[in-house]
Amino acid sequence: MNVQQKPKTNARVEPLMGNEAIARGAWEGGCGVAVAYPGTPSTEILETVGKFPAENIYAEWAVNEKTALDVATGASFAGVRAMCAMKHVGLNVASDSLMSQSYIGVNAGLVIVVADDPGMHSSQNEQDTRLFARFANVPVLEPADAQEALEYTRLAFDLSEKFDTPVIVRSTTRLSHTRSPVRLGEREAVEPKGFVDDFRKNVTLPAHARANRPKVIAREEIVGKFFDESPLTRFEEGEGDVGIITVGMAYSYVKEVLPGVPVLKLASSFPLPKERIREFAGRFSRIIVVEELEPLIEEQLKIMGIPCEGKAFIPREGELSPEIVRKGFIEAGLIKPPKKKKPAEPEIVPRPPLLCAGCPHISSYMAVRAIDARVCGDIGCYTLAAIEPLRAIDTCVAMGASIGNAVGLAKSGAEKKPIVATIGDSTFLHSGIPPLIDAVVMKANITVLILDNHITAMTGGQDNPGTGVTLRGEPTNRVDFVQICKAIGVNWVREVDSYDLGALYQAVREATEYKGVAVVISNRPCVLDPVRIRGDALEVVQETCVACQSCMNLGCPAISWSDGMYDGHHKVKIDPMLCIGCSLCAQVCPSNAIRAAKKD
Ligand SMILES: Cc1ncc(C[n+]2csc(CCOP(=O)(O)OP(=O)(O)O)c2C)c(N)n1
Repeated sequence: MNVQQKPKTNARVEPLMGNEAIARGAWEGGCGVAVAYPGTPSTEILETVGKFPAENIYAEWAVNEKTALDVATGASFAGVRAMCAMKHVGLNVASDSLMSQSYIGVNAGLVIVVADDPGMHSSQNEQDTRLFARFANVPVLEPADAQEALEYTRLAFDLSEKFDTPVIVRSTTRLSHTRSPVRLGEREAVEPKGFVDDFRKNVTLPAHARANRPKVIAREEIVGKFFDESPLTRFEEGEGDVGIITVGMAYSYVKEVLPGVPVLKLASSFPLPKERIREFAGRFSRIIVVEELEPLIEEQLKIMGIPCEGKAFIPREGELSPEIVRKGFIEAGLIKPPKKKKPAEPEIVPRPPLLCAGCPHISSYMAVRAIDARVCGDIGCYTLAAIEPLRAIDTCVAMGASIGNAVGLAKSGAEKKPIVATIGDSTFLHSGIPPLIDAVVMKANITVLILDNHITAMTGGQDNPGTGVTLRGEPTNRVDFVQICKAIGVNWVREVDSYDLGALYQAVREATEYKGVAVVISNRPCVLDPVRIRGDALEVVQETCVACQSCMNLGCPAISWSDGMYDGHHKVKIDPMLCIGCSLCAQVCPSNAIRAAKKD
């Protein structure tokens, strides 16, 4: 078993991001199938896997996270090591399969990599995946740096097979996106085991599940004992009578702030190495647990009857950092407060995120604003239409929620405005189809605006079943959104060019006047993907501009208020470096003051 990789003297060392190291760990661990749905901070894992030879490892962007886990599980059933990757909220989507898979276990190793986002750098909520691991009774490994990210991922396949369980590897934004030197190993040659025809194991009938339940609970103790005996659970001697128990990135912060403190570094916060913890706790008069987000270890210790502190000093919300851990240690009395106050850091001016110049989503929101609709938004680049100047979205909950929310608004009978759900192509395919079926069957009076920019733009431009290209760049079937809607039973479907403002306005107006479900597909490729689109720039004719600012309402970053005075008045101007010539501003200009820029 490949539990501790011995350092090899001639091993290759490369600077890798945590996500690249995870991909490398999967590769070295003999993973044969890797599947993901993109989501920051996890996306680069599959992008990296996609660079390994296709004959050794299959790589796929699945339509959503549950499908990703189901595909990986299928490969595990077939006896091939498999991994799926997602961001924390993705595990909510995949959790139905996870909960059952915990009972079934695995044939070949099944690893689920989940990247949490403490501090919500790019997420709609803050979740601690470790709680999911405990909920599902599956072990969770928590690397503290990119080297461990590689080794723990590799190890996760072994543990999965040894203990007949899916194994979660938990990363966080800081680990996923930080680059550090990583010692590489060789790929393990793992032969496919073949399908094991075991009806009791593979088919979750209630009788089989009841038989498996005690095994799932017993597994906790067994895996906990493994961590008791494993050198991955590491006691680092130090000075003083306060012992720190820590795990993952929090370990790195503890070592930076108090390098000489006695530490018990865990590899997993579920299940815990209880014997090692008891032994460690017995040596010190005070135990402090340092963990990021929820008090998972702290609570388990308290249940074990071990007095400890943790969240009294270390915040439960937000991302940790050496500064925050230092502050906690000062409050806990482990460090003396500094005599001199640190000079105040200069405040960074906030820069709100913007839709790109020429973004095809802009016109769709101009159109729904024009009819004063109640707009249920969804998750994607287009969520930015919720902020000034567009301010065109009234609700946004989670991926795929827009259509269901719109149905609820319609069925409440309390909403008087036309009701529109707006949803991107990737999000529609991820989880927008079932609620559209619901809307049709229930005859909801709503309009669905599918914002088809032919890409999953928000997460950096990954392919989806609407792009017609696979993760490895091979051409494949592109789903036909019109046909999907018709097959569901939508009788009013119209596809329009997102840059044709007149056609879009008319389609949205007619759709909202239609009684029943109407779908408008606003179709234009993203300006950034797959290649940066650049048309000829437009310019403002200063003499004709009446400074009405209609064009400014688009929120296009290429358009700004003129800094110079013209004719005693301010006017608008267009930055030719940013403008891609989409012509939306020219279409909204009431005085025809915007035209193609003169070429020198
Ligand atoms: C459950 C879940 N999985 C993944 C993500 C990450 N994510 C945010 S938006 C998005 C998809 C955006 O693509 P699309 O709907 O096509 O809109 P676009 O950004 O292209 O405008 C993804 C994958 C998430 N927020 N939630």
